Amino acid sequence: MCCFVYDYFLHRQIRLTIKDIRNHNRKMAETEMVIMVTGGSGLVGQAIKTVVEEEKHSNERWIFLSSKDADLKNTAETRAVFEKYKPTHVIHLAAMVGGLFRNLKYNCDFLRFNQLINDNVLESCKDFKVQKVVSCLSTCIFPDKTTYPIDETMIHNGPPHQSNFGYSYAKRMIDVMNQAYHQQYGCNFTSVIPTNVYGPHDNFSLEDGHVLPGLINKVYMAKKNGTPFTIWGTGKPLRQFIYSIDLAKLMIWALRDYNDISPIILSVDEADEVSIKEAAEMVIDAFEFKGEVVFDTSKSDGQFKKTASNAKLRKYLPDYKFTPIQQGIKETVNWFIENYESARK
Ligand code: NAP
Ligand code: GFB
Repeated sequence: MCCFVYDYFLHRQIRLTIKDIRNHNRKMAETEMVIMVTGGSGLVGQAIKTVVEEEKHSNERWIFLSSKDADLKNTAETRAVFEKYKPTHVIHLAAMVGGLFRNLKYNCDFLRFNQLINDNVLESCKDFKVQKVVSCLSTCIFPDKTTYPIDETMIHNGPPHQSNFGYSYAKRMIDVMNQAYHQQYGCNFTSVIPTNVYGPHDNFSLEDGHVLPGLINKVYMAKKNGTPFTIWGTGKPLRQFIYSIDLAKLMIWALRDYNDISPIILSVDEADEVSIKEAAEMVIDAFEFKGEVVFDTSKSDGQFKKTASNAKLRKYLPDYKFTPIQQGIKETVNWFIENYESARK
């Protein structure tokens, strides 16, 4: 008799334990954040991955997509990847991206491809009830004729610089879509506006990449081959460069704590603006390059400046300390040297 009673209570206890585990798992599943990063294999995506791996939050699952997971220009593939991962949050980075010279060549592709990607991603975010989306604009999309410093209120005040109008209009439509999805569906879709980004995992291609990775690749080859280091343009244009790890930290902050639909500029201070020539000199120092330096002024300078104000960011994070550009460039040069074979170039 007593073993029967014992068995009864043992099985009851086991059933209770299983029920507790199921309840716990359901509660975890209900509270677990599933953050999907589109464009997760690129410069900014890999920086976010680096930061997330250091910050480890137990109730968060991070998914970093590349175009191998889905071509986000394709609606069916986009919906399939949302169906597969069912994200609760999305950081939307995926885009056709490039420096001045790639933009000059492919304005129509930049316009079409990025519009397709953005429409597919944001429509899927709405349909799959993603709780929050943070997308990426850029400080190069502001009106060419403007006062300085530019701020978030100026995005639609006039045509962008001719060199990248395709990319710029596609990016500006993200802000318009965010407002529309919020008004009609109550979606919490916002965007950040990074300035020029650089760091490990960048695209070091001379034709398609941005200036800093291009300069790094060129000094590497000049030093290796004993040839001159050629800087394109006059070197006079001004830029604010944000290290990818800083941008990653600020985008993760935006995902967690920035809840305004309108965009926010993520840039170093105005005082940190440097000329292309000064940036090139920092690359030369990082390589300890002693060879000849020449300027090819037959190449375009592009936008002379796009000085952005980070006053809105400073209201939230007044004490944020950006990585000094000399340190960021040195770390990027070291990464490039160590990963030369596999780096995009
Ligand atoms: P990136 O290094 O070129 O990475 C682009 C990412 O998008 C890659 O993961 C790429 O996947 C993915 N992608 C491109 N086309 C795709 C498609 N059709 N389907 C799916 N994925 C696709 O670019 P990034 O510099 O990290 O830029 C990330 C975001 O920041 C972009 O929205 C960009 O506009 C913005 N931003 C960049 C800068 C800058 O200076 N770099 C400045 C301001 C704003 P694969 O690896 O498979 O190709
Ligand atoms: O990063 P970048 O290509 O694009 O920088 P933007 C272009 C500036 O750097 C021009 C000079 O003044 C170039 O003459 N430069 C000097 C070089 N040497 C090189 C080099 O080896 N490679 C490159 N690429 N430039 C982009 C926009 O503008 O900013 C994109 O077109 C994007 O849409 C990006 O938003 C953030 O800074 O001029």
